[in-house]
Formats: sequence, C-alpha cells, structure tokens
Amino acid sequence: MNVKIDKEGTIVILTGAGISRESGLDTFRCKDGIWSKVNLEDVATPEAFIRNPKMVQDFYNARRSQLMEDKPAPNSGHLALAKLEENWPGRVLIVTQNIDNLHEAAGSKNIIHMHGELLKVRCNHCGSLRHWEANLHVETECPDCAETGGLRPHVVWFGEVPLQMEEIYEALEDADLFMSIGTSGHVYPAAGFVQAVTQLGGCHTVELNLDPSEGATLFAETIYGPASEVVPAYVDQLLES
Ligand code: BJW
Repeated sequence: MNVKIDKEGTIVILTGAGISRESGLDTFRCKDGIWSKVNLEDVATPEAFIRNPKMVQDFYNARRSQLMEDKPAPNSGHLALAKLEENWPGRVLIVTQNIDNLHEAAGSKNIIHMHGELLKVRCNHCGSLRHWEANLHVETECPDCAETGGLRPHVVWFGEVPLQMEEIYEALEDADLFMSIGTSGHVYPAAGFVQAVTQLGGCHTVELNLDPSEGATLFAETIYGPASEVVPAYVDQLLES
C-alpha cells in the first residue's frame, strides 16, 4: 500500500468472479470459465429467455444447485473483507458483480449485488421478488399471482440495467479508497467505476487480481496474486496503517 487512507474515510470495494474462484465457483472469462462452455447469448440476455426459457432456467438451476448442494464456503478473501467492514472506523461498501452469497456467508453486511442474486427469483407478471432455493421451470407457478411462465432468476443480463446504480454512484462520489478485486474489467458499467472515481479526484484506486484486467493501467496501485492471499494482506495493511 503506497498511500495513507483517512481512517474515517469511505472504502468502496468492487468484486468479481475471481474472488469466489478459490471457493470452487467458476469465473466467466478464464480459460476454463463459464463462457468457454456456454454461449453468453444463449443464457445471459433477455432475448435468450424469450427464445429458449428452458435453456436459461437450466443454466441457472445448475448454478443454484451448486450453491445449495456443494455449499461453497467463503475463502480468506471474502473473510478479510468482512473483517475490514467490522474494524474500519469509516464506511465500507461491497459492490459485487457476483450472484453467489459468499460475501454474506463471510459476514459482510453492507453489500450491493449489482448483477442480482442467484437465490432470488422475480415474476415478470406481478413483479414479486422472493428468496428461492429450488429449481425453476418454465411451468413453475408464481406463488404470488399464480401465473406461469413469468418467474425468472433475479439476475442482470446483457442489455439490462444493473441494480442500485444511484446508490453505487453516490458511494463512489464519497470514496477515499476504491478497491477492485477479481474482475476482468470487460463488463460495463462496473468496468467504468475506476475512471469515474479517478475523474472525481481524491480517491486512491487499487486493483487486486490474478492478472492485469482490461483497465489495469487506470489504477494508481496494482497487486497481482490469488485473492485468498493478496486481499487479506492488503486488508491487514489498511487496518494497521
Ligand atoms: C482471480 C482469481 C483468483 C481468477 N484471485 N482473481 C460496448 C462498450 C461498452 C459497454 C457495452 C458495449 N456493448 C454493450 C455494452 C454494455 C454491456 C457490456 O459491458 N458489454 C461488454 C461485454 C462490452 N453491459 C451491460 O449490458 C450491462 N448493462 C448496462 O450496461 O445497462 C446500461 C446502463 C448502465 C448503467 C446505468 C444505466 C444504464 C449489464 C451487464 C450484465 C452482466 N451480466 C453477467 C451475467 C449475469 C450474472 C450471472 O449469470 O452470474 O454478469 S455477465 C458476467 O460478467 C457476470 C459477471 O458479473 C460479469 C463480470 O465478470 P467478472 O466478474 O469480471 O468475471 P471474469 O470471468 O470476466 O473475470 C474474472 C477475473 O478474476 C479475471 O481477471 C481473473 O484473472 C481473475 N481471477 N482467479 C483473484 N483466485
């Protein structure tokens, strides 16, 4: 860490699939990642859900079952961020692109899931939003309006607007430290956050990732290695500084 952050300051942490990889969850764009096995146009767009809802439901059913059955545990990267929130005198906000529940399992409280949550579904007919652990089928009836065909995973597909964007940009405006962890920087608007805080001024930016991301040169500080190692080390430095 090459600067001192005000102890009362706000820390905004963007996380991506890389932080959950050592917990056994696949990333998207690594060599063996999700997009090497399935076309994103077939499963992660609203058009795909209209064209072939079964294929989309099956894709998310498999990932939901993995969370429910394998019960992946948070790793030391997730745990370090929970420790930071617990011990940092200022505000700590995690903005995660991940739809898994590993930040919650680690004990973090202040979390925005900008790309949604795998254990939630919503109804296109009545708009209800529910915690959901079972498989979802095209004919599954909505428990609130009893319509079929409307229930969908509560996730943000390409072309849809990510969640809680106003809250995220407000936090970025206040940020004294912006940390980006385990994300490749391919997907906007998340990939644009580093530029946004840099333009606002007064915010230190750091990338913690396995490899340099698309936007690596935009960060003031970069640290490369597995999240389970580099995140706890960085958090300890912050708390000791
Ligand atoms: C490790 C590690 C270890 C590995 N330790 N690190 C042209 C230009 C600009 C933008 C656009 C454009 N054309 C279209 C767009 C917009 C589009 C977009 O960005 N497209 C790009 C592909 C170009 N974006 C959208 O459509 C978004 N909506 C939008 O823009 O709305 C408009 C709007 C915005 C704001 C206000 C108002 C209006 C929606 C994006 C939805 C993304 N959805 C997905 C799938 C749904 C969720 C799910 O199924 O899980 O979200 S796509 C997928 O990518 C998923 C992820 O959250 C997201 C990001 O991936 P992530 O997390 O970065 O993973 P990877 O695999 O890419 O990277 C992993 C990294 O970890 C790597 O760097 C590794 O090195 C590292 N790593 N092991 C540490 N052990």
